[in-house]
Parts: sequence; structure tokens; C-alpha cells
Amino acid sequence: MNIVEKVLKNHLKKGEYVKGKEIGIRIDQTLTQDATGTMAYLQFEALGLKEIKTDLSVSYVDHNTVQVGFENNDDHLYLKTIAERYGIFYSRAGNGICHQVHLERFGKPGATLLGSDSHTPTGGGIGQIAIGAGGLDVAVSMGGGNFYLTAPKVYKINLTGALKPWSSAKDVVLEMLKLLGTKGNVGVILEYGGEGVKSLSVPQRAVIANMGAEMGVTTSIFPSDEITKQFLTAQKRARDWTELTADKDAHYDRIIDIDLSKIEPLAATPHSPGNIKTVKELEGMAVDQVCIGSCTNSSYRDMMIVGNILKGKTIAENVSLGIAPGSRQVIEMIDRDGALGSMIAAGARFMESACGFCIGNHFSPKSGGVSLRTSNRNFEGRSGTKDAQVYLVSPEIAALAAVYGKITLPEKTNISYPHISEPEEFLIDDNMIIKPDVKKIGNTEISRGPNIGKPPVNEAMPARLNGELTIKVGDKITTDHIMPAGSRLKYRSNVPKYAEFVFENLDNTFPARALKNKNDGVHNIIVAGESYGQGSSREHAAMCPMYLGVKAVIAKSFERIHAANLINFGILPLVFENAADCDALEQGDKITGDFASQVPLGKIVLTNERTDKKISLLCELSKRQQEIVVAGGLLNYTVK
Ligand code: MIC
Ligand code: SF4
Repeated sequence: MNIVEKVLKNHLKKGEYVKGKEIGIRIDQTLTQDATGTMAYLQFEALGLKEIKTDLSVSYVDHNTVQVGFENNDDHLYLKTIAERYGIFYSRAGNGICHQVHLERFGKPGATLLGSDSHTPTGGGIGQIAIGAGGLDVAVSMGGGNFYLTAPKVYKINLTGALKPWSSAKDVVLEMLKLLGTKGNVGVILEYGGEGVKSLSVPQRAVIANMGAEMGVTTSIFPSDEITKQFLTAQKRARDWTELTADKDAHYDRIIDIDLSKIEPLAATPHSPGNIKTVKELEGMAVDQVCIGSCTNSSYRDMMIVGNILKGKTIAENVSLGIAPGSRQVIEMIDRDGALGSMIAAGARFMESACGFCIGNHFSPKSGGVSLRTSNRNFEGRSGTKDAQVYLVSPEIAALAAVYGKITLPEKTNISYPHISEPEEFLIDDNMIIKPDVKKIGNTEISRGPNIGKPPVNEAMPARLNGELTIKVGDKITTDHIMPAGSRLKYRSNVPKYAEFVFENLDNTFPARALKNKNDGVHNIIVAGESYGQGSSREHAAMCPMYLGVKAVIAKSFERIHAANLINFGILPLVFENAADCDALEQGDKITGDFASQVPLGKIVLTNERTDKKISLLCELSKRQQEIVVAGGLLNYTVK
């Protein structure tokens, strides 16, 4: 068996492990973050769940830590009291980014982790099957319910050699993005192996696993070996280690060879993590802003590299440099080891250990500005500045650009490569993680600020579709396009309010038009191109359209997490049988036909009243998914 099969079969609860078929697995650990967590726990409550049944559940506050207005702090308090009431670990604001902290303090080889964040696969760096999902799926798993996924195809990424100085784990994953792209990888898990794995530390492996999310794979996983053991021992968690390797005769659906010694510094150029160029091609490009941090590149090693490059330097006059280490452990250690002082002396603006700039919560670049970031997504407008040009690079290349004010090749500088070895002991300080207290479980009163609403309730799927094509969008529409983050994020707990911003940057008339249709008894339909719903796991990208009366999304293809979220909220994801039918559809078209009764057929035929043409749409759902969508979503299906 390969590693993926070993872990999944060990957790199999429902279904037969046959590639492409739906299976239900037990989830050992869950994580939530505040931006998706509030709704996840509101749904946990709405499901009537009374206790958590996982081995460990952790609630992190790391996304909305910039508290402009009362909403975010009210959410934090709601999360804290929920954690106390149900026996969940609570990582307080300032303690760090969920994926970094989870890797340091909780991740466990061989265990399953489900997180309400698309970068949960970071845990693959420590040998976990770590999967991102919508908050409702996480709520169900916290309550002991199975998590459903397709038994995956497994690609082996066979690593040989070792990285050269100035080439980084980030460049490995950018190389992977060059090979696999950002679409067409649904239902795949990447399993890293080969001799080259031994040359990568756990945090480096985590960088690579983290950005599998950008390829749309279900997750990525590394073996658990001596390096993993050393990392866990240094985190004083040696007891959590188990060995996890693939059998010699393990089977894979595809093998991709990567020679680490051939990896060059790379960059993802605007506006997709899949637009890869070499740093050499970008040499000399002036930079306005450099941001170092995010769940991708904010470990002790990354920060020490940056601190050493900045040592004794002053950042260029044209550059503003922001640095956000991934956790308090990292901050305390780079303080002890001198890198923090070098960063501050060089002129870095030191930021809270949180998502911050990565999600456009603050530190937006100037209009048209060039921003070099170590994060994982450079979608248009995500930085908070619509026309900014965001490039994704390694911490090494980012730090050099901060010093020289432009993209600079390391060999053209007199800076020598800072070799950083993994610490033998990490500094352990868990005093910002509140542990479950038996006296409070079942007793704590839950705090609910005025912005915290109830999850919206949907009706069952209509028997007949009286549809209007309310909006037609293109390829690679991200959940950031559907439900903007940044300054809008604070409305996450208030669906009617947040729904006012659906498709804000594509067509801000959509919410009002959709709501009017809903009130007139017309069902809204979204039509899209390839890879609809890339990026974030935010279920609001399904929940808010549901609130506005959207009943179906018809696309050329969907990304995994978003398709699952649509089903969970009673919106039917339909795929054009004939992609050319998409071109013939126009905004405003009336689309009608039998609806709920066609779902079990696996194919739905609808009529475009304008052209009087039939459109044939694939509806390839498992029986369980069919029942959920017909019931109007997972809440209705569960709470009958
Ligand atoms: C992101 O990176 O887009 C986020 C913000 O972390 C999201 C979660 C969210 O929308 O809150 C993600 O990746 O799932
Ligand atoms: Fe936070 Fe950015 Fe990571 Fe999302 S990608 S979890 S916003 S740091």
C-alpha cells in the first residue's frame, strides 16, 4: 500500500475503498479558524450536537484579528465560550496562524485532520492526512460523523537530490504548480517520497504540502520518518511519532520525478499561483512592497533566513517591508536568536502573528503597486488593492528584494547564503492555548454579540425549476470572487449582511437582482466556466448565494471543496455534458424543467425558453449527496 491508502483504510467507516467511489472516514482531529469557525460552531449548535467526539479539536483565532468595529472581537468571545462549553482547545488571538501552530503543537503522523480552511493540508508535512472542508462538514466530524470524500487517485512525487543554496521549498511547490496547474486535479492526493525527502525538514515539507491547495488536490502527504521524529522530539512531543512509509511495491496512478538539485528560484506572477516564471526572468523588476509570512512561509527557519539576510542592512527607500511570523513560538525564538532585532533594525514593519496581509485585512499595496509576497495566493484584488500586481516567492528572494528595492538574483549580491539548521529543541510556550476544563464543559454560557445571527435555513429543492440565468461568469472563478474577504470578512457571522457582497467585484448588482427574483418566486442560476470555486474553503460562497435564492450552478467543472459546500447548502452543482452549450447561454435566459425528480437520474435535462433548446447537464452525485441536495442541504437532511 502507499501511505495514503494506509491512513485512509485505517480510518474507513463507510463505503468500499474503490478509486473514484465515495468513502466515509473517521476524523481524529479538527481545526477551525475564526473566519470560518463562527459559522461552523453555529451549525454545530443548529445540528443539536452536544459534545465533541474527536480525539482533539482546536479553535484558532488568526484571521480577523484586526478589530475595526465590534464584530470581530464579539466573534472571538463567541468562539472562546463555545470552546469552553464543548471541550475544544482555544488558541487565542496573537498565538499564531492555525496551520503553523497546529504543525508545531498538535499535528500527528498517521492521524486524520479536517479543517475549515483550505490550507489544512499543511499538516501533510508531518504525515497527517489533513483535508480542508467547509465549516458544516467540520461541525459534523466534530460531532463524530464521517467525513465523505472520493477514494483518491494517488500521484507519487519522487524527490531526488537536495536543494541548492537560495532554492527553497517554496520553489519546489511552484515547480509542482508549473507541472500540474491550478485546475483539473480534483480527486488527487499527492504523496511525496524518494531519497530527496530526507533532505527536507518538517517545516519545509509543510510549505510544499500547504500549496497543494493551489493545485486543487485533496491533500498532499509526506512520509513520517527520522526527520519527523526529530521535529516532534524538538517540540517535546516524541510520543506523537509513528513511522509511516509506503510499501516497496506500492502502486501509484502517476509518478512525477523531481530532482531537487535542479530547482531554480521561481515566482508565481499575477494573478494566479499557476502563472510561473523564473526569478531570473523577473530580475530588475522594481518592487513597492514585500510581505513575509502567512501559513506558507512563516516558520522559524524561514524567519531566521530573512533575519540573516537583513542583518546590518537597511531596506531600500522605495520598499515597505512587512513581516508576520507564523506563531509566538517563532517570535520568541527569533527574538532569542537575534533575527527579530535584525529585521527591526533593517526597517521591517513587524506585524501580528496572524493571516493579516495574506487575506487583504490590512497592508494593502498602493494602487498598481508591485507586491512580493511569501504567501500562497495572488488572486486579483485579494491584497485589498484591485490593480495591485502580486508575485509569490520564497522568503530568500523576498528578503533580497527588500534590501535592493527590486528583484535581485542572489549571485549578483555579496550576501552569503544563511544556512539554518533545525533547532534541537523548540521553545515551548502554550500559555495562549486554553485547554478544555471539565468544570466548564456543558456549563459555560455562550456569548453572542449582535452581529452573530443564526445559520440561514433553506427550503427543500423545488420539484420544478423556474429559473433565470442571473449571472454568467468565466473560468477559474475563486471563492474570493464569489464572497470577497478583506474588509468584508467581519460579516461572516451575519449571512444576510455578508450576502450583500456576493460577486461584489464582478457585478455588484447581483445580490439585489437575485433577492428580487427570490421574492418573485424565480430561482437564480449561476453559469460558469472551468474550475468554479477555486481557493478558499469558505462555505459562505455557497451559503450566501443560497440565502439569495440560488438553486443551481452550471459550470464546465468544479473544485472539490466548493462543490461539496454547494451540496451542503442545497445548491445543485451541474456540469455541461457538452461544454459548447455554455456559449449559447446568456444572462437573463429563462431555464425551466423538472428539478428534484431528475436528480437521481445522474443527468438533468433543462430547457432554455429563449432558444427553446434543451441543455443536458451531468449531476454525478452519490446517493447520500442526492438526498442532501434534495432536502435543501445538510442541515435539513440531518435535523429532519
Ligand atoms: C484563505 O486563505 O483564503 C482563507 C481566508 O484562509 C480561507 C478561509 C476563509 O475564507 O476564511 C481558506 O483558505 O479556506
Ligand atoms: Fe491565513 Fe493566508 Fe493561510 Fe489563508 S492562506 S490561512 S489567510 S495565512
